[in-house]
Amino acid sequence: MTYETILTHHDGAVTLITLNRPQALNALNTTVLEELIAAFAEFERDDGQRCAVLTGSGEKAFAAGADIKEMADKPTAAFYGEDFFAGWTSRLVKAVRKPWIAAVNGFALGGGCEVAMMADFIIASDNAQFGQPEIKLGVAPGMGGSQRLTRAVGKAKAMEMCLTGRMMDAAEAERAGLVSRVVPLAELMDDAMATARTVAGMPPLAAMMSKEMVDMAFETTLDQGLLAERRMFQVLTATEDKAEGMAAFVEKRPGQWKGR
Ligand code: CO8
Repeated sequence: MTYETILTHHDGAVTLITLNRPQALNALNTTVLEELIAAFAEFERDDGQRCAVLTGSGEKAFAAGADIKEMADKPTAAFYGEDFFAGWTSRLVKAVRKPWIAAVNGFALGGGCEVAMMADFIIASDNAQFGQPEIKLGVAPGMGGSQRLTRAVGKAKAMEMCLTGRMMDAAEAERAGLVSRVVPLAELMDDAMATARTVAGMPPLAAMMSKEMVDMAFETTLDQGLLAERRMFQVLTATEDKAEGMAAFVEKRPGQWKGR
């Protein structure tokens, strides 16, 4: 499928999705959201695709936020009536059960930071900058900045970022736990794609359940989470991939996964 604001590419079992509005620092508008939803739905449906990477085109930005020019004259009734941007959480976070990684190259601001945080984890380039500058526009984070950022980096940093608009550089983001790793910009895509290939090479049901369980840690009590984790583990023991994985270990060979 061809899109206007994003690019998609298959590299084996990895889907690479690139936000492609470099002239607007990959700002997220309604078309981007619709196209990302379609691209992620295609990724989710395709049994041959096991992990996705989302990045931004150019070397300057992953995404500099929601498109301010699109929002500037939009009436409140339309923001509320359309439930503006609700689709990010329902269609990109909840509907995508396969793992995906954000490869953040440069600015990830406002909605850009929020979309990166929707990924299962973030790999950042050394020039990455994260921020929630919405307050400078007279608004506040609307797609998870106050919630996911706080869970990721704690109250002090999240509050300071939301109240001052201060950006966090890649080194601080790694120290604070917002990103899993920082790599030189020139190596970002090779690293992110190699990591995605590693994830794609894992038994798919175990990968999906791992994702579900880690996400559940943010939604439930420790006792309920531990119980759910134990049940998921027990369910996985019924899969052919479990039999194969343990046999492969004993026989000192790589496992061949069937996803069942
Ligand atoms: N929206 C639209 N256009 C943008 C955006 C944006 N968010 N960011 C940059 N651009 C455009 C600029 O207008 C400029 O276009 P043009 O050349 O036509 O004027 C082009 O991209 C290049 O940008 P700059 O010239 O500004 O580049 P600089 O290197 O000087 O600065 C910055 C880079 C610091 C990233 C700067 O562009 C900037 O501050 N951008 C805005 C960042 C921002 O405020 N983001 C938050 C937006 S609000 C948001 O994300 C809310 C999400 C939640 C909505 C949920 C609703 C329920």
